[in-house]
Amino acid sequence: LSSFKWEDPFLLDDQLTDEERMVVDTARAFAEEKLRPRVREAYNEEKTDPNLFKEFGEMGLLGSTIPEEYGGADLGYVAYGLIAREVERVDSGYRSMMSVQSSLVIYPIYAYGTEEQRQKYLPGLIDGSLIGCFGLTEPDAGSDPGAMLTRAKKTENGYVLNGTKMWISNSPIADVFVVWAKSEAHDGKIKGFVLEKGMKGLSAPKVGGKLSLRASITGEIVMDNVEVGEDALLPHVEGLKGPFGCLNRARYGISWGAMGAAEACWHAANRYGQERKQFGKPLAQMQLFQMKLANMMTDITLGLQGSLRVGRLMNEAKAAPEMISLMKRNNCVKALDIARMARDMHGGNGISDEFDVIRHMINLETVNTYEGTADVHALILGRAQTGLQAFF
Ligand code: TGC
Ligand code: FAD
Repeated sequence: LSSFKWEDPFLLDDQLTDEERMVVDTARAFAEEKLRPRVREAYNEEKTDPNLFKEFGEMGLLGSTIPEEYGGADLGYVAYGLIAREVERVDSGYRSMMSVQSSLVIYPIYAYGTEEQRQKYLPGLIDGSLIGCFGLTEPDAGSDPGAMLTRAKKTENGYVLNGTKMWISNSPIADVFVVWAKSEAHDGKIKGFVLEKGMKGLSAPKVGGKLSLRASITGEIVMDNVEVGEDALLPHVEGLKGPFGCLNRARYGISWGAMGAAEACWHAANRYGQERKQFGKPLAQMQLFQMKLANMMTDITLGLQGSLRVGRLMNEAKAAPEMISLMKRNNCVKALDIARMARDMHGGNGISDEFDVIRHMINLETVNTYEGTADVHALILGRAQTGLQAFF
């Protein structure tokens, strides 16, 4: 038997290809050198630097699963997940900016768009000179996106869109808006449209008062008679499976990302426990403290291994959406528990921004809610095994 590596109990690193290990090194260096120095101010001051997209792009961290002819790195889904993990080790908001751009904007244009749309948008979105957002959720349609009110009405040369999207990551700084609307010309089915900043009737006011995910800007998308040509329609998909095809990829990435945030909290708790003494010895020498560290190690090790398995299956086109629900739900719930525990283990210091754990904890409340709440994913898994629909 070989010796135990406490930071990597199941030798995840050994299960990666050389190319994937290089991606980890690049993403980790980027996260530590470019993101970490900015995060505290960005979070505290609620400041999102739009230039970050270009910096992500320069490092090849956007659209990493897309073929090279459109500017992508064609790296596969394990590499994409590893990027999410490294970025979210620093902050869930930064991972959000990256995953919306990659899975929710670049992917649908690639998968559902025309060749002209691919050529027009993908290179700029992948190098980060264009910023994208994805509008599915509405004020009255969150967990139930099929209840959306946004409508696309046919005109002679295209469509006119009306409606309001809510809670949209990146929207106030976006150049490209992928929005989902029920289209009269398609029997009322949901279709995707690509809108551009500056179109008449299109605005994206910021959502203020956010106490979570403050490094990532969130807004509305207001469409007041926005007229677009036929070339704005994403022609190759129809119905809820359009947005869900994108969400499958983003949710999978989140399962890795949440584990990155959890690892940051676990390592911080371990470090803190060794430095901080009470009752004459390090906290890390106390039985209860060690049990908490053991629980963190266990949940993170199993969570990462599960995400790796789903990533490999995605690369082989063998993953089912329910597998992704299982991992998104499990890893977000576990990461949130771990962050709360790490916050507690830091005592009073745990509420200070200096120790980062409370920022991760508060961010993970959002991560647990968006892209399908933990309970919605439980219902997806309940339906899968009973055949009984419990949503309504
Ligand atoms: P249901 O009857 O289950 O399905 C309707 C149609 O959609 C298809 N479908 C899927 N296709 C591909 N992948 C999936 N995961 C799919 N899930 C469903 C399904 O096959 C069917 O197709 P068809 O052709 O038969 O019509 O739909 P439902 O209305 O009963 O759905 C219920 C439920 C709860 C599963 C679903 O609505 C849901 O998942 N709700 C959660 C909503 C959500 O995740 N919103 C995310 C918004 S985007 C976001 O949060 C971005 S944050 C990103 C960041 O900042 O990082
Ligand atoms: P609701 O659907 O109202 O849910 C409220 C509660 O009810 C939850 O606990 C939920 O689990 C529960 N619930 C709902 N339905 C059921 C049921 N059938 N049975 C039992 N319990 C149920 N959306 C986008 O489209 N694009 C984005 O970029 C985006 N970014 C986001 C960024 C942030 C910071 C946040 C907070 C959200 C973002 N969202 C985005 C929206 C996000 O996807 C929704 O908030 C999420 O899907 C939940 O919808 P809701 O907020 O309307 O909650």
